Amino acid sequence: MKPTNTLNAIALVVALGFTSCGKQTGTSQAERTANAVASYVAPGEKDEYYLFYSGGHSGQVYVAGIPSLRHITTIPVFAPYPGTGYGFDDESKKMLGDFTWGDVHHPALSQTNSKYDGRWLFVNDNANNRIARIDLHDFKTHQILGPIPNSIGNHGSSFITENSEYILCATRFSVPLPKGRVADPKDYEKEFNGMVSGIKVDPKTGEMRVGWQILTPPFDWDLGSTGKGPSSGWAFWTSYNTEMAHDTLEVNSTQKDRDLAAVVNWRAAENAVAEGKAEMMDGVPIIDPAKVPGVLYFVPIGKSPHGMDVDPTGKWIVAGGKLQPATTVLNFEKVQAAINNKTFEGESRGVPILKYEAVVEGEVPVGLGPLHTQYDGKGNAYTSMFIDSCIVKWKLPPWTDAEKKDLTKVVLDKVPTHFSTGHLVVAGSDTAHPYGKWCVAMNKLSAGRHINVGPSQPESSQLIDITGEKMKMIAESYTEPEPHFAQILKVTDVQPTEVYPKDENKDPNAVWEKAQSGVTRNGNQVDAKVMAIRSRYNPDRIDAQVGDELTVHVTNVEQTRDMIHGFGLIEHNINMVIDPGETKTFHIKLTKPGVFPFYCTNFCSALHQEMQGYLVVWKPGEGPSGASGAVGGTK
Ligand code: K7E
Ligand code: CUA
Repeated sequence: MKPTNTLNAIALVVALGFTSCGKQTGTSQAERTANAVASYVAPGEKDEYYLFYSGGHSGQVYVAGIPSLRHITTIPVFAPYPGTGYGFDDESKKMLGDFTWGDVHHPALSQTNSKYDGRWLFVNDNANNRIARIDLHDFKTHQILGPIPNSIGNHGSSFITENSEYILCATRFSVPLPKGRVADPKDYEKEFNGMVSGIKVDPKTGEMRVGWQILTPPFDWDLGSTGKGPSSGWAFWTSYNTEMAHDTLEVNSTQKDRDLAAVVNWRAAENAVAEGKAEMMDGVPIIDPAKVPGVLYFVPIGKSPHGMDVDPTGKWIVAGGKLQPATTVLNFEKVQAAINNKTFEGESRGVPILKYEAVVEGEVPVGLGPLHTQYDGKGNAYTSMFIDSCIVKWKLPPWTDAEKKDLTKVVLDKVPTHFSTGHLVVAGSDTAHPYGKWCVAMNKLSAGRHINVGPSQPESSQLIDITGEKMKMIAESYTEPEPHFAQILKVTDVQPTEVYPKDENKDPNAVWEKAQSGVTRNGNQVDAKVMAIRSRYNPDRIDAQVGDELTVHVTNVEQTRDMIHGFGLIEHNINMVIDPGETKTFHIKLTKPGVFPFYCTNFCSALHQEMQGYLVVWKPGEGPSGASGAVGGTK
């Protein structure tokens, strides 16, 4: 961002700052001015990065700009969204299936050679065991896969491999498998199981399918990440509840001082399936790690861990420990050596447990409630602290002998956040080539730091400049419920289309001129092909009768950016929004007689209000052409 009218911008922001931020004590006027300039994007200018943040139980993905932190658009994924007509037309309705919500936690940008390639964004649904793919070609959801068989609570996902071969997922919950089998939760240890799933991604189209699964003990798998460089082909997840408790987890799952993290060789899993070492369950090849050695290992990690993040070099894997004041740093070379030398400290259900002392590089005393860790690619780690409400910057290994003796020495800086930070994201942290520069803290509580909006409070996000030795808190904004993880993509790394070119529209029901549009009847099937153009529909009258099955295809023939038309049908719960060059279809059964206006819901022109028409639903046997029911329609 290069402000062209910097002085005006500063003056404006400073003026606003003084009237609205009276309580920001401790920030000098000079600092405020500098921070304002750093995050200010003047009218007519654009942000430098996209921030794709998960919308949690709102089921959506939100797009904000960085550094402005302004919300720019909403990408509906797992919930209907009338704003873009999502969940009203046949195609998106079919993708949503019977669900009207999802719980989005971890977006993952597609990668090639461990670099964002700007093609797709994958997100998980914890609630209904699904994964969705958003194409960055048009910023829309194009596939929802699931519910995934043999998988319950798809929280430990969507973690993408360095060439987008797989989306890897682990289950938060365990149930008797296959799904549908019932057992008493008292028999949890014996009857319940968790699962790691490899979701195969088509390298050309991004189309996902369930590749294979690895059966696990009924631990509650938590966060994870995939390897790169030396740890290429591997993936890692923490877990809580290795106690295998089935009730009062708050107490019963926090008994042991250490829980077990999973170290998964997904390449070996893929090979094992190819060699026929899997057994089918609910249509998916399942690997039992007790029978197929080399696929799964466990590592003890300090009490009730949460995040587990591989650094950009692929050498260091950092686990957060919600209930211990340190992050645990695993050394992947040592993990390899322990596996090769069988340096085990026991086993759990036939899965070797690597000896803690043999694989851990150190425990860094970062403070209370470390959750997630991100990296800037310059040897620094940034950990979000849920209890301490801050971000801690610390130095990754290799450490000097003096540092090893006293790891408080590698803790470099802390910046307070407000409040209770969950995830944080550093631009590009999960690739081998982070952009660095910005960190966003996603806080679980905003606790009244905003203008009073009543008891249903938003979450807060804070922008932190990480270019210097010390971190610098720059700006704050409020977000829809509820951001978990996010991804940051450089705007120049993607070129979305703003208009669907006419010749790429392959919809057989698309109509581009008056002569093609119209209404036809076949038995009780009434088919309307409607053309939308500034500022009318062709035809603008559809006749049908009660009992008919009505299908309406609307083509927006505009080829101009931002010339979007809607199609809202009164009292029928229909609102399609059709982008330039797009065709959308809805289908309804007509159950009540009457004249129902339809109208353009998206303000498009000076005569937008005039863009309207009528659906005339005659009683059976009535209407201009008698008993057969008129279809008519004026053109
Ligand atoms: Cu990634 Cu919020 Cu699902 Cu941590 S979880 S905060
Ligand atoms: Cu078309 Cu408003």
